[in-house]
Amino acid sequence: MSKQENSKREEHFDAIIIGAGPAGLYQLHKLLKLGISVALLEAGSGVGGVWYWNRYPGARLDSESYTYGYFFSDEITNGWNWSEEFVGQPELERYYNFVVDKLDLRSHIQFNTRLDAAHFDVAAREWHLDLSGGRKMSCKFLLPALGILSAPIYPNIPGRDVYSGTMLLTALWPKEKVDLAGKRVAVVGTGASGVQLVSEIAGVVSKLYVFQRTPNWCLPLNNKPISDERSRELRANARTIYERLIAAPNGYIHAEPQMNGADLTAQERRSFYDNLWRQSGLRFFSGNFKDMITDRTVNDSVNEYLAETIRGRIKDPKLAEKLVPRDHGFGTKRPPLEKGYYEAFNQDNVVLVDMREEPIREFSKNGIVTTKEEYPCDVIVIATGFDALTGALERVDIRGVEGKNLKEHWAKGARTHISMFSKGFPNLFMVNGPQGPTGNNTRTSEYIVDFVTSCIEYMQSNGYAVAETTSEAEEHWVQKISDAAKKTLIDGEQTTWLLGTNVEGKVRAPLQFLEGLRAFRKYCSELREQNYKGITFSK
Ligand code: N01
Repeated sequence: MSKQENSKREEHFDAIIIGAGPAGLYQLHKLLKLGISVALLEAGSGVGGVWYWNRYPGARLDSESYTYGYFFSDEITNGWNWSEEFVGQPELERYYNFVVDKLDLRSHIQFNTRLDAAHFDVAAREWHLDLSGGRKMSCKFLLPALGILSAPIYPNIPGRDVYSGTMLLTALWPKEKVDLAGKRVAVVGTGASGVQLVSEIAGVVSKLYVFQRTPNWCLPLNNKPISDERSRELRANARTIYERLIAAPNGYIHAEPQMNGADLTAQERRSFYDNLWRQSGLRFFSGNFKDMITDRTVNDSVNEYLAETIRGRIKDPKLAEKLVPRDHGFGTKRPPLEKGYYEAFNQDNVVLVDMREEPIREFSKNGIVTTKEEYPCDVIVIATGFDALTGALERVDIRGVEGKNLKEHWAKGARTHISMFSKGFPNLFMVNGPQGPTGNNTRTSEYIVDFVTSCIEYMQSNGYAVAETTSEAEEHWVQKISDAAKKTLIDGEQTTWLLGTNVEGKVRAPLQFLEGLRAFRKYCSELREQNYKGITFSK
């Protein structure tokens, strides 16, 4: 073999996974088990994906820690202790490093390697990849595991280059320690990221300007440490916990909603909310009434209840009204979880800047200028969210058959077959692509990884070289996504990443399957039993 051929071979793998987040790492483990050659490419210098990049103060889980990790290996389950019910970013980053070492995955990961473009070569039946720094690789199967909320968006505010202070993005927080103590800080955006950050830093900064365009319905996290005894119990019951998670509608440990709020009196509904309110995490959301986001009256009753809790926590009644959402009902957007967020606004050093009254005009040399005044600050933190689900994939130049571009294919809205396949893109297995199920993200991605792996295994055992979905299967899934959304109050009025309405020019369409993980699993398992109906295979 010539040196040239040899070097080409070194850069060719059966499968290449993109992204060392929770999904990508599990995918790597599963494909290695199949005995094929695999590489994982990661743009960052470490593992963890979302938990590598989002290292802003306060970044924390909103699912219970012990429901978020992996369950497939006893060695991992028994070798790890979660310190809190909802752990923060540093512990999660440590966890993924622990997993990588336990499973001996590190030597298969190429860090600081960003995928710029991927083109499918029909004749050779392989993907050709262009990587950062001019490197090239090729593979038979391409598996982007880029994360559902990983393509951050900057707000369209002029003057970014003019500002002389430090500008940071929650989603790309630096690895070096950022000392905010005693600084004048502005936070733009009050979604889950902004809310967590504000809760965490309000007590240490000298001045905090919170730029809010739309208030959110936030829930108290009610976090607490996990004792050694509880840790032992959690490990001993890991199997039962896992079974509960996969039997649940959305992969959460919370009791499944059993009642319709519409069948109860106002007083009965209130007692139900009182009980949920005292619980932790997303329980108030995922354990609420079955008709909470389908029945307007029930939804209004939740809104009234939550508005009262906000009013009860803010000293200044006028300020409280600014923090009460009016544009959307609870649950139609994913609720941020907080610890002392509302109380922060009672502090003298914290100022809410209501952008409905005074929109931001520009960044100036000294800070942020609204239509009313200039807010001088040392640090501006941008927490304006993500081009969710499609953004990370569309930022790579992915071209399938006849040079067809994925972004163009999705120009009128994402089109997939069960979130993993798209017509015209053979052997592209999207791990956590758009139109996947809502729910506990590691449980949803775990199912997708299992499905993708079994599909590749099926191809191998039947001698198939190429898998591609059909237009009909795609059309069918797009319709199912839309039908599921129509049953809810999530109607497109909201500015939310779930519908793409948070990104200028993005087509308004539901980007997740709102019937959730359990329904998704059932649907996909039936397809699998019919030899992966919706996918055509060729030799
Ligand atoms: O982003 P968001 P996020 N000028 O889109 C505002 C997950 N997550 O990063 O509502 C000023 O929710 C925007 O205002 P509006 C979780 O699934 C999980 O906070 O568009 N403001 C909004 O307030 C979550 O849902 C955790 O009017 C502008 C904010 O920026 C998802 O990630 C932690 C603006 C964006 O909120 C996204 O959360 C963090 C502009 N030009 C995130 N443009 C966990 O707890 C937008 N905004 C695990």
